Amino acid sequence: MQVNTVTTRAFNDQQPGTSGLRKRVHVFQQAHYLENFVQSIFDTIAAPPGATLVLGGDGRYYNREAIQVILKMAATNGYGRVLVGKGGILSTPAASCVIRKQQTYGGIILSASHNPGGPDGDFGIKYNTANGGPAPEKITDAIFSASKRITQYRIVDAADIPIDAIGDSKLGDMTVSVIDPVNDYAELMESLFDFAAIHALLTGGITQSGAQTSDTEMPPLRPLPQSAGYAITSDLASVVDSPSRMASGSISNVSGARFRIKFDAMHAVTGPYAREIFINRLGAPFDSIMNAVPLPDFGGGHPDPNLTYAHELVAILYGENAPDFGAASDGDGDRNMILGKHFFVNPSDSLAVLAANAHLVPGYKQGLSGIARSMPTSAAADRVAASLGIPCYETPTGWKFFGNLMDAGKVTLCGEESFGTGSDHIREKDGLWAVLFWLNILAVRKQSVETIVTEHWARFGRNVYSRHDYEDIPTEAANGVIKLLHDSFAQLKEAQFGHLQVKLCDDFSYVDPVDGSVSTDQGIRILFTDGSRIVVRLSGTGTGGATLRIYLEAFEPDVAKHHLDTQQSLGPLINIALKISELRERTGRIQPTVIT
Ligand code: VG1
Ligand code: CO
Repeated sequence: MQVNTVTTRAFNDQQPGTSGLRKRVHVFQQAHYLENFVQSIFDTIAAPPGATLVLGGDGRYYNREAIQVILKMAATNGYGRVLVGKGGILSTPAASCVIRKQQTYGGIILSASHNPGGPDGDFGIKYNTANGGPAPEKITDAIFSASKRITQYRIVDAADIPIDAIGDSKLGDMTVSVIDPVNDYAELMESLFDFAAIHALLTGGITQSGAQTSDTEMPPLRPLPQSAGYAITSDLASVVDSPSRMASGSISNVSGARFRIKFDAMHAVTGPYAREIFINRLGAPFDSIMNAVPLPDFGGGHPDPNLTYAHELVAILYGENAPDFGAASDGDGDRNMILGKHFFVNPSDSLAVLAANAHLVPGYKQGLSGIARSMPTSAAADRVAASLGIPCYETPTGWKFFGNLMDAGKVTLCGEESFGTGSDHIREKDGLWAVLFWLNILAVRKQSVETIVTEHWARFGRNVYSRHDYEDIPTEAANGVIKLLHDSFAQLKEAQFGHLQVKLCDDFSYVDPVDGSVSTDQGIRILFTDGSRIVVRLSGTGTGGATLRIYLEAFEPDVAKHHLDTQQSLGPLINIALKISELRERTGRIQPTVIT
């Protein structure tokens, strides 16, 4: 086996963002581009000789080619063994699970998550450490530095390694073990949740109680916009948000009827996982899953489980004869969107509901040590933490900031407003885990999703919340908005807008309570004295232009107002955000691309 030492020149743009290095496929296809970054990872982490690595990805275009390159580089960088998901597939949570369970040195995950795939789409790569979590900033910064200094990389000259059948093969002295990508993960799920109860729920094995309201009593639904890829208009937002128009009460099946679910894998990595867990292990009918075959281009879709990009599922859950529960996951399987019949669960609320009901779930019934949420995520979870008498931590955006807290046993549940929820069972957010957590709660409480959420609001108050994304805007215009806000801090600190008085305004900084590391400039916050907030930050996962995210939150204690339309309730805050950022004037956009 011949080892080639290849002379290369550094690229200067290999800086990992919120979650790894993400670039257009054609950028990764440039000669030496992938190899440089992989060598920079290997040089930085300096694994001991003979170490084991996990390797897999979300199956997107270029996944298989990248796997071969990484295997051939690992073989000459001292690794003893690489565990590769069959076909090169491992969802992000499954990779985290395997790293932990098999106690490997770390893992490389190939994914650009929720970004579109295909030859003209995005590709990505990130390194996870031995705890199964995304490498912390000090490691990603060091990888970036190494990528700017690199002059050569090492790779063996060998035929491609077969990765489509389970078993071992040799690449020089290194063993390539092709593993079942689903098994370890499915077993972990079965250890956390009451599969028997969920099985009974999904197969009609239990009687649904108290179902008084039938579909026929519901007022007619407003039709959803039909065009693919539509932006959410306030019309849709109001459909999504008006519990008053939805079925109420308990699980609305007629007595004895089975509880119907629909899971949309969006032609991304969760298809095989969903089939094994929902169909094979939980007995759900085959039509409970859709778009379950992973495709390299995700079927041309945008594998981002939100109201805009998962419109096929949203239409089903808001349609006639809708299932009782709907969920979707993203490209690499770490995100989740939860829907009830004609009901959308805001991800910030979802975290709070899981926390408040965790005692009903076997894996969590012993109690939670604490909760963590990213700064832009609503404070709904904080209220649950307070009532449970446990701490709630506020971290910057990105799952890497939760790792230390979980490793130190300070938190059990973590969540982000961006459809990310997870726990210390692994060190990544976990889409199917969140779906199973919800199903476990539903199996125990025997109420509808809507009832569970509205009862939660009645008990804790409602953190009315929305995120507005302005995608793919010129970088200069986006930077201009951020600079303007920075320059306005002094005036804003004194400002009064109608009844809203600014209390604090800053760029969020975080000191990690475990290792003391400091992260600055994590998003502009404008906090008001009544607890409302506006947060503005730039996305760190996009690959074209810039994406500005505006996060809006107001607290509503009055139960009589909980059914009001979110966008209307947040209207005053939205207007302030648009005014102080000059967003419309500077970007020419009059509407967000996505509203959550
Ligand atoms: C986004 C989300 C963030 C999430 C990150 C990775 O980052 O806002 O909460 O952790 O994506 O998710 P940004 O920088 O674009 O706002 V995933 O599913 O791409 O691994
Ligand atoms: Co993802």
